Amino acid sequence: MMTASNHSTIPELFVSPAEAAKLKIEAGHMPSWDLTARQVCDLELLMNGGFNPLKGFLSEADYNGVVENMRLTDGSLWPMPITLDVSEKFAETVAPGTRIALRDAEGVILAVMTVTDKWVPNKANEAAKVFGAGADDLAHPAINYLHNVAGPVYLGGPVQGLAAPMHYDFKSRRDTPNELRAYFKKVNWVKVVAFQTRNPLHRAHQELTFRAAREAEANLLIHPVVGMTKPGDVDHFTRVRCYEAVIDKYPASTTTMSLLNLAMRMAGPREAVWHGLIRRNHGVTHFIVGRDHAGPGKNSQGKDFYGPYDAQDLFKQYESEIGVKMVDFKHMVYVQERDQYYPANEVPEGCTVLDISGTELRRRLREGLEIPAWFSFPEVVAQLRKTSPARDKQGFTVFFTGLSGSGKSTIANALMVKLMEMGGRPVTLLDGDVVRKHLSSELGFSKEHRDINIRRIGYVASEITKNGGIAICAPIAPYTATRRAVREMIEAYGAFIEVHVATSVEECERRDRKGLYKLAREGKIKEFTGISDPYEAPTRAELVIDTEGTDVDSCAHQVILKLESMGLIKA
Ligand code: PPS
Repeated sequence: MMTASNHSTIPELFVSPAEAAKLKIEAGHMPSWDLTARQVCDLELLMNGGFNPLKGFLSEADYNGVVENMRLTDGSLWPMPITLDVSEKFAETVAPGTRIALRDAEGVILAVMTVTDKWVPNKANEAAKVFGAGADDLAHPAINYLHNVAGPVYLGGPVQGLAAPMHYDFKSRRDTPNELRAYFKKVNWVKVVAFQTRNPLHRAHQELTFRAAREAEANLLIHPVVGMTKPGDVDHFTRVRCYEAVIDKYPASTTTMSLLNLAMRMAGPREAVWHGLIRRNHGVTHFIVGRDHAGPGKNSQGKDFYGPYDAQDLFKQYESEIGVKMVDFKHMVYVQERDQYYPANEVPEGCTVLDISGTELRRRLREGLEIPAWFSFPEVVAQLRKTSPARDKQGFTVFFTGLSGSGKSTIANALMVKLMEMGGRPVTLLDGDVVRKHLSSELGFSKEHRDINIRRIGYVASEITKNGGIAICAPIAPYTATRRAVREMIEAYGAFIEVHVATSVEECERRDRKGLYKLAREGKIKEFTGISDPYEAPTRAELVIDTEGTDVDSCAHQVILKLESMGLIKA
């Protein structure tokens, strides 16, 4: 189904301002569903026409059609289930005919949905049909989402839009489908080729998009996704700053950029078709599809989920129905002798091809190594360096664990002073006793309370690490699982160095610097670690320190050497 022109408008689901004001009052009495981050993205594109012809979250019949053969019940092509997944508890409060208020994270009512359908989906079937081979492989982000994040019940029904979700960032770079169509009309762009991306643009991308536009004799729309992409991707704030640097490299009157608040599913072939339909709605006439378009990465066996040309093949098959022409994504490579980019299959004979893989780029960023100008624009590299500083400029956490009286606090203090002497990063010490005074004063020493205490320390340390500081923690932290949870929290932002201060309980008791072991033996202190409460010694600590016969200064120096060997500090 081809739209008349890319300059006409497409239907939106917003009601008039007067109707919205009325509905908002009525919505105060309706059951309220707090939308997940992904549902907010989906709702925005439903309401603004990005998901045209959908009129709301899919009904059960439409869902079955989409899952089984990529079609709605009216026959229209639609490859991706757009469903409102909810909890069982919420589902019990609604029945067909119920109107529900859909709210964002701040509680703002964005839309009202009239529920027509409520059902428990067969998620295994959805995974197999929509995401293909390896349907139970949780390495696929969308399969993991489906099984572990999405609610067990789906609700379907038409949506009445009250307000678009609020965005505070890059406002002037965000456009609804109709805003983009109006822009194309204003500048008289009849042919527009769109480039979809979730990665920073380097020179190869700039060359390929420029070439694609020239070959299609079309103008170029850089249309990056800023909703939800693959976990672990460069954050959209950094990427948009990178795109803004690259956009100036194109001839000004031929290229524009707009941000798309889409929640990707990484569904390869089906996703490519979906992206095509979304672009058609945005007034685009051509779309660049590459090998492994929207690929989810490797499966748990280290193999690709989809074949290299699956996305292009499926797109080609439905091209006329999508209403957008596919433009082949040429793999561009740098040819050293010519100081120029060429499509990989057109490299002049005998010439040297240079390339830097994604993994190599990340390594160079991490280690502060050179990234050549033939690979990326200096402005882009500068932006990436700001968010991925070299290891010796990143935040990290040193997490001491060990029995009471093992020497954790003393070594932690010495380490703090040594790091402060070196300078460069702010250092915070979260000592067990100090934390219990300020952060966890209401907690005791039951397993539950100890876990809460450690998670609080982990949270504070993760914030410090995120912001480029050094956190030194020194609690007993007796439980392996809790220490692992803290490790995960921190490793999202920087290094986590677990240091086991392995002083034996006999030695700690012999020293008994606070007189607590004596009280514990007498039964005057209950649940005392090592005496009447467990201590699970770490098995994979980065460093084990034996304090018996070693002075404090040497112990702290061992940590410094470890940090140096990890590249976190420079000698
Ligand atoms: S935990 O398990 O990590 O939450 O413990 P932590 O926050 O590090 O607190 C340990 C300090 O509290 C004192 N104390 C006890 N420790 C262990 N068990 C019991 N029952 C207990 N009661 C009080 C003790 O002084 C610990 O300090 P450190 O510095 O470890 O000697």
